[in-house]
Amino acid sequence: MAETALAELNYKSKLKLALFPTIWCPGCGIGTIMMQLAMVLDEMAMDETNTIIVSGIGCTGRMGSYMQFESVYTLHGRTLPVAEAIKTVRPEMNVIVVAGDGDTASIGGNHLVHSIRRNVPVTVLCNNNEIYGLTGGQTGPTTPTGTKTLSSPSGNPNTPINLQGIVRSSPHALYAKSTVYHQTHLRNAIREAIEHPGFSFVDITSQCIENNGRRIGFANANEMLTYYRKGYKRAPKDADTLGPMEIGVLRPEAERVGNGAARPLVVEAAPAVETPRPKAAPVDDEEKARKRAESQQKLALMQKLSPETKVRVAKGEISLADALLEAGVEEGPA
Ligand SMILES: Cc1ncc(C[n+]2csc(CCOP(=O)(O)OP(=O)(O)O)c2C)c(N)n1
Ligand code: SF4
Ligand SMILES: [Mg+2]
Repeated sequence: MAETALAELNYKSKLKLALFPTIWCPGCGIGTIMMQLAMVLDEMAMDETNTIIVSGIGCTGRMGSYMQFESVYTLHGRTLPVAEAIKTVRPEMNVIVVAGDGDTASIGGNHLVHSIRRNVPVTVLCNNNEIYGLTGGQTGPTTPTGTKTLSSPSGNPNTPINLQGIVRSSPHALYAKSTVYHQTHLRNAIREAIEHPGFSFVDITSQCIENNGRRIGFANANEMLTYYRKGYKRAPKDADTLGPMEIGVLRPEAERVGNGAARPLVVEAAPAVETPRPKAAPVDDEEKARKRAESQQKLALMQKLSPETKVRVAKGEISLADALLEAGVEEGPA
């Protein structure tokens, strides 16, 4: 079976299913991003020993707590300083930031600019729902001009921030754009971003049906997804820039910088962040299969516990082994 297909089957082992259902509204796009991230992490054999998730505040910020990883739930807008600090003291870890557009580009915008400039080797997944979702639907930095929101009932008078331009201002950073409709594309973009040795940013268009979509005329999440399907097109493979309705991955090779002089990719980061981004140790197929079997067995054993005990295990209040003992369940084959 192809790797991708295996990941599709096994991604749930990367999620704290005991905490489901999530707090997200039915039809929200965040769950799709989490699912695709879980698949990539599974494919890449990443787990809590080599990967940390840093999340911001907002609906998107809750993602970290639903994933079977160590995660830091930072202050609003402060994902990147925390991610950079982790990377500095634990350079062997993969650090993945998940945050909303407001968190990333508004209150966290200053950190974004400087993390890009310093080429901090972390990956940012920005859930770009073009709105402050959690707080009821106020205009955010990526809200398109003219959009009616809670805080701009006559239409947003401002121009949205150019995330592509900001990320691409560095000759070292990778910028990818995708949507939650284009799931295979999104998964590949996330994987490429994680594999990139410097700063990488995945700008993911997704729907906030409750606090944005309905207000701007979509009846339901499906209509928004249909709009993404019809509106967004894949950019040509050699594209240097993405148009407003194009999805693709822009790698930082041989870019033109400064006054227009071409220069090859040179990582000039300070020593603390100069360490090439470590990846999970290469894992052979046998090892991957063993890990998968192990996590599937864990999952199956979890199913034998009461919902209350599952939550205690997920929160780390009790180990799975102790919970099984307490419940009188044999730890043998699931
Ligand atoms: C310092 C601070 N300022 C403001 C807030 C209020 N606040 C919470 S979430 C949020 C915006 C969320 O928007 P976004 O980052 O796009 O996330 P989404 O909910 O859309 O996923 C704001 C302004 C806060 N929690 N902390
Ligand atoms: S308010 Fe919007 S972003 Fe938040 S969970 Fe609901 S649909 Fe998703
Ligand atoms: Mg948002």
